[in-house]
Amino acid sequence: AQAPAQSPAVSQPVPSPPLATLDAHRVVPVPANVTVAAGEPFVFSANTKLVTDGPAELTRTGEYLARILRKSTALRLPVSGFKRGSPSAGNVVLLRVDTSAVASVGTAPTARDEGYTLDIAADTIRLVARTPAGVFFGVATLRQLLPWGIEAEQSALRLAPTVSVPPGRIVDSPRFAWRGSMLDVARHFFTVDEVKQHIDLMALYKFNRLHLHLADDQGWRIAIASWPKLTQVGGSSEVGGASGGFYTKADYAEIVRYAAARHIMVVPEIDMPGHSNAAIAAYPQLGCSRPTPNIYGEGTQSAGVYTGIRVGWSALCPDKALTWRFVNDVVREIASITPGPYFHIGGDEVEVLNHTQYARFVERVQAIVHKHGKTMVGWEEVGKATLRQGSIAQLWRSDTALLAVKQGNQLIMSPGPRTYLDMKYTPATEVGLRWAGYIELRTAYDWDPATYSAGLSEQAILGVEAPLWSETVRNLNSAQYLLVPRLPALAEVAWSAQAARSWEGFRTRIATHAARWRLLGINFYASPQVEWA
Ligand code: TNX
Repeated sequence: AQAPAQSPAVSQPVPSPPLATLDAHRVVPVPANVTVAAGEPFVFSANTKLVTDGPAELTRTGEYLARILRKSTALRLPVSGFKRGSPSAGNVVLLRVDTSAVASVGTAPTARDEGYTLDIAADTIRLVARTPAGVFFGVATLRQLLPWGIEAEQSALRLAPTVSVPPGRIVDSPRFAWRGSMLDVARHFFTVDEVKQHIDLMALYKFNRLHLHLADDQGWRIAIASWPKLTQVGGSSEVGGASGGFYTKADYAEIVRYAAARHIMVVPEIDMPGHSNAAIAAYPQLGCSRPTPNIYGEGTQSAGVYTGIRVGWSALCPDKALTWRFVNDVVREIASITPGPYFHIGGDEVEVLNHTQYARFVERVQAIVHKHGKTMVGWEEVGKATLRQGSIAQLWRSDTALLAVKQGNQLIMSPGPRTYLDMKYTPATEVGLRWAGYIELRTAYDWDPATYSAGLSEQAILGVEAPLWSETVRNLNSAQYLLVPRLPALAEVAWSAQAARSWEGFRTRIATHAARWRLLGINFYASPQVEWA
């Protein structure tokens, strides 16, 4: 059942027709507002220029679009900054930041900033946004308006596709500010190159947060200069006992840079006080001397690090000065290489501390995170502690998350039965777990974050995130099989207004994306709920 949907002989050119009219678009997530105009389409030609008008980083977005098109076509697409007298019409794609632009259909405070307006006419495509991020998300839309053949490597196409876009206007902005994907690189390690491939997938669907679960019982994946054994010992294995791995600070910086170029912010997570066995294996004094539960039958100890998949049994010792020196050093070092404002402390599934010990631990870590200039994010259990204004809780299992809402804090919505992409699609799915249920495509798509639990409201929700826990996920191919098409479905849950989307609309639009995934070498599950094109 996990047979990858392989591309039919890529050497056979398959027609990839341009879109006939704008309202026949197949864009995911569905844009807020699409208007068809009369007239001729915009046709990319040997003369087409990309002109940017705004901050220097727009050049990067221009080059990003040009690179995609140059790969599959003979187009040159020079990218230049706007100067007085430079063409703003005449086969030009103009990318422009205008802080007074009104691309405001969303309600969240940042929705205006991430929105864009795309105007397509025969001679010019004008993409205008209030911020460079908005321009980037507009480019993601433009990419999907182009025939899917543009995703090919040139060698795979005998004939270049006709690259054209029908006339009209799209005004769009996101429903939620936080549109996240989480990769668990602790249970199974993913290389920098694999993480980059994942970031490319996120960029196709307008995600803006990459949450990296960097430490758990089975592995510590980020170098900490002041505690070198964390990676030397804690990074040396993974679930099942293979050799694991870790990111150097330069690796991490490279991931941050690659993500930032796609307007995706990295959110690092060090899970504590529980899920901490890899750190304790490296520095046994970090644990209390409590008897080790009899769990090793389910996974061997390799280099001292647990390789099974039981949860809840490990904890940093809350009362030792050493623990707090450790927490402070780890938060300080990671905060200093993380440009984004968030630090995720985990905080989930601690079965070996009592309520008071747990709440005190979270409050103390929260103060340390704040001292190092970051905002704390934690799994829903952190709602049991007294939260600072602005700290964020991530709902995954229960109404415990509402304890955070009652304190006036916002939630990231990651309910297991809808968003846990490590769950199997059906009983026949080979990879994956099933404790939160089977999640077929429609189950991932067809829900409203604002009404998921009584006691929630639109304002209480910062956004939506899809975690991929990797106990059973050994490589990127398996990860993609679980992610696609559910990750695009959750992109639409996070971006598109509830009233603007429907399962029927989504299943029709997503059907055409399979051709892109094949050309991009992305493995996916061909859900029977979709009539794949
Ligand atoms: C629960 S979700 C966990 C993870 C597991 C996951 C498997 C959460 C905060 N904790 O430790 O990997 O289930 O689905």
